[in-house]
Amino acid sequence: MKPDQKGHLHPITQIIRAIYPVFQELGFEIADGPELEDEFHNFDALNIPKDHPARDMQDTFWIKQNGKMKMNDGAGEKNMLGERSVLRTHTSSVQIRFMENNKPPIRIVVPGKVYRNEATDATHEAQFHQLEALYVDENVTLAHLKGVLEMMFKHIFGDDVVIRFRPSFFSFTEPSVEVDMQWKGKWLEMGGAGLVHPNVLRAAGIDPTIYQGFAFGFGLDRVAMLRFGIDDIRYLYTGDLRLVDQF
Ligand code: YSA
Repeated sequence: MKPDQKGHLHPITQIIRAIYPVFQELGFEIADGPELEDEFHNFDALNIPKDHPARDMQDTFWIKQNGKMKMNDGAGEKNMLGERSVLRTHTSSVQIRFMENNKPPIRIVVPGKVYRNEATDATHEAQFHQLEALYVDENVTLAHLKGVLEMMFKHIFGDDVVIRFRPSFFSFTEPSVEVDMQWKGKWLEMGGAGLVHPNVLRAAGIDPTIYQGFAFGFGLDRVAMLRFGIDDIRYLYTGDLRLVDQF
């Protein structure tokens, strides 16, 4: 690189950096977890039992592990001989990891890469980024969820942004909603959300008779595409500097 050439941050990095101050102001911290996950954290603890059709909602890359693997969750080296792992299909696995090791009140955001074994097109990639948020405390309601989501979307897309909740189903939330944003006269699906299911709190060692929580998970690529006017998600992953140099 010539001395006068400047580097550019990738659009996804720019979106993560733009969103975080909203959460920081509300007392949320950034949490992290492994991209190579075990079935328990990606599915079971999220109230998605084996053989439940909900597992098919997210096409999974299954990885057969042989030998030892070092997990970055502080648990040290783990013998993975013959165990099935997954490339995490969502950042929701980090909800469980964090709740296992921390007591409420919990306020975290988790930006990270996720993987799905699906055909790609202009709005779908086999690897993409999500932003997860989890808030667990006493007396948490859907009103808190909507307030935080509105703050986030207004911060990125301006004060006139309109979002709506649409009833949906996720095994790990009850009630569950899909979050849509109005964009150029159309409703676009941006993510899933809801109140944390009591079984999920229980699986992570938190008493659901005392604590409630809200959680949501968004596609960061879709946010970046709308914010920067990128019309094909695949451009984000070509590694072509002509893309990043524009932002
Ligand atoms: C729901 C409830 C919660 O309490 C917490 C999180 C969630 C979200 C859930 N874990 C989930 O992954 N839902 S999702 O499958 O609908 O994906 C969420 C968002 O990721 C989608 O709305 C979309 O914006 C994005 N997404 C999904 N598949 C994608 C994709 N983006 C790009 N390429 C794909 N293949």
